[in-house]
Amino acid sequence: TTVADVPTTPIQGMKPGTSGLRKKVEVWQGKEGDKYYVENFIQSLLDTATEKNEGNVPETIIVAGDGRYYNDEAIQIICKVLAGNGVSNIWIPQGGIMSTPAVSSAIRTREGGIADGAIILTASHNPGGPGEDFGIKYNEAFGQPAGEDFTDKLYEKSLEISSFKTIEGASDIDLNAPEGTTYQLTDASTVTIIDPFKEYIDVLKGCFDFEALSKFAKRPGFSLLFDGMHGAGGPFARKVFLEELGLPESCLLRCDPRPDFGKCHPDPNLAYAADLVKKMGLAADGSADPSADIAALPALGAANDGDGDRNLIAGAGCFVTPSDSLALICDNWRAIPHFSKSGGPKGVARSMPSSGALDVVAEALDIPFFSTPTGWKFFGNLMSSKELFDKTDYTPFLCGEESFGTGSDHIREKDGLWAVLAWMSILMKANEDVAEGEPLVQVRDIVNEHWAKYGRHYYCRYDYEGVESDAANKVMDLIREEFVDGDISTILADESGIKLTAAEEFAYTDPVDGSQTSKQGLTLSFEYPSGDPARVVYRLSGTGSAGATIRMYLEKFEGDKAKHDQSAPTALKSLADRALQLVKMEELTGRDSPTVIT
Ligand code: VG1
Ligand code: CO
Repeated sequence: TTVADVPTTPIQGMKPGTSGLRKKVEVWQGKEGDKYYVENFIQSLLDTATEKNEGNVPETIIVAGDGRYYNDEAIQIICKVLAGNGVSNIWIPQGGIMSTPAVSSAIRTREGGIADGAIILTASHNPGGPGEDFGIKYNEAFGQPAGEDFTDKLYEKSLEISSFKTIEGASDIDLNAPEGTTYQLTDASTVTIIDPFKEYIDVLKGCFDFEALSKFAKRPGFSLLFDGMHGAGGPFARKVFLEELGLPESCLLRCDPRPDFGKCHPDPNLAYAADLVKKMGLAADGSADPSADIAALPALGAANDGDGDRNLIAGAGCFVTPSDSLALICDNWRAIPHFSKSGGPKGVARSMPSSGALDVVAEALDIPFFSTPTGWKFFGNLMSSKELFDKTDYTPFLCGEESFGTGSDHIREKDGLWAVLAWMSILMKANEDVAEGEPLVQVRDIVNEHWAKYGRHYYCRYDYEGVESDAANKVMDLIREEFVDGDISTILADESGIKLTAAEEFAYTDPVDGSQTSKQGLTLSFEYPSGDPARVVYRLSGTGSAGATIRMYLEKFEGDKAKHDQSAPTALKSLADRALQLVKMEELTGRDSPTVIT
């Protein structure tokens, strides 16, 4: 093979968003006119990594994807560009597919030395297939998604690029070759096919008691239903639930990865995981279906997204919102060996739009708590910092987002299967003293008890997808000008009695490296006539590939136990109406209802 320096020209619009660069697959394929889209992006990425690494090209890079359409072709192109640039070791999982948390584990712990980074081919929860999305993101040596300093530099480089390096005369790599197979791409560059599972399963075993869980898995009354949504998490779920815990095949739904996710939208929420939601005895709004026979339902239901980092958790007749799930995992740390072996989490964090359910638990446990901008990359510094907490070597950390993301410091990504095992562990502990033959303590019992103790943070999110960018910006500008910068004292409550009391725009200073991030969401604070506080947050999505998505996050605290049994969308309806009217949603966007409520 020969190394070639191929002339190219800059391509506009390669600015990574909340989690990598996501575009329609045709754009990546070069069908929209930019022939070297993948090459330009990867060269810019490598140049950025090299610059950060004091001029040395990274030595070892993992290349893996979530299996979506164009996965395998992109891997071949990327390997050639990496080899052209002199990356010595390129690790590819057998089959080319790995969940995002598995990649994060492998970067950190792979035998024979950690990797310098990973190129992950995923658009996560976005649909895949022709006409749908493809994406690429970069994770650095601790396994964490590259931060904004990195992606901003990458973007600058993509606007200055004049050539990329690749190799010519190399034949394609057989992605299904046995583990350990190597391909010598140049004298200096080798591809090795690696086992996708090993490090990740080992990491999970370090977090949970697999032996006890496999016993609990066989307990009468317990059954699990897991929906892989045809994403990358499926094969990992199969390994964990079937091979390790001995659960039956029937617990798996859609666990075979498919390039188009079986034409579904691989986002594990109430709308897109509708089949699972129904099988768990739930109505579409997450409330219990009154006709469901709780004892006959699976005790635990869960789903993952396209790249296996998101999770949906449900019990029999009980949907657990991601914000509640996070708070409950925190409060029930004793059930999870990863936390219990060191006396509980040493710190916790949530993204700003997530509900305050975690805050009250952190306060009760008296542990440091952080509110960060949306996106997992903002948790990385916090969890790697020993200084922020105590200076012991082992400082377990828990974090999560309202967008069905939960995880800890065992890796540097959110982790779909980790969340399921956390809940299985919580359920197991809650049933420790329940005699066999007795009915199981259910997820909903655990959740109700939690609300009775801490109060309930009613929470839901309205998404307005595919809004015209101009219209979406107008909504945000209006909130900024009229409420954040304007005088809200003259705005009176309407007939609902819900009054706007404050407005602010969220900015964040990273407590570890001092880096600053601005414009991370607009918050309107409200007060009900009863005096109960409520909050509505607005953000524009940073993961879409076309147009804009407005997210509106609604939250209301209810301390009264007698009022904990409403469905969240119902409880929040008047708040939503009030907020929509204030921001002139329909007038500015033409939308009289959201695309998704979850
Ligand atoms: C969304 C979520 C955010 C999450 C991000 C990546 O971003 O809101 O919480 O971190 O997706 O998740 P945005 O900018 O569209 O709101 V994934 O599983 O798509 O990597
Ligand atoms: Co994801």
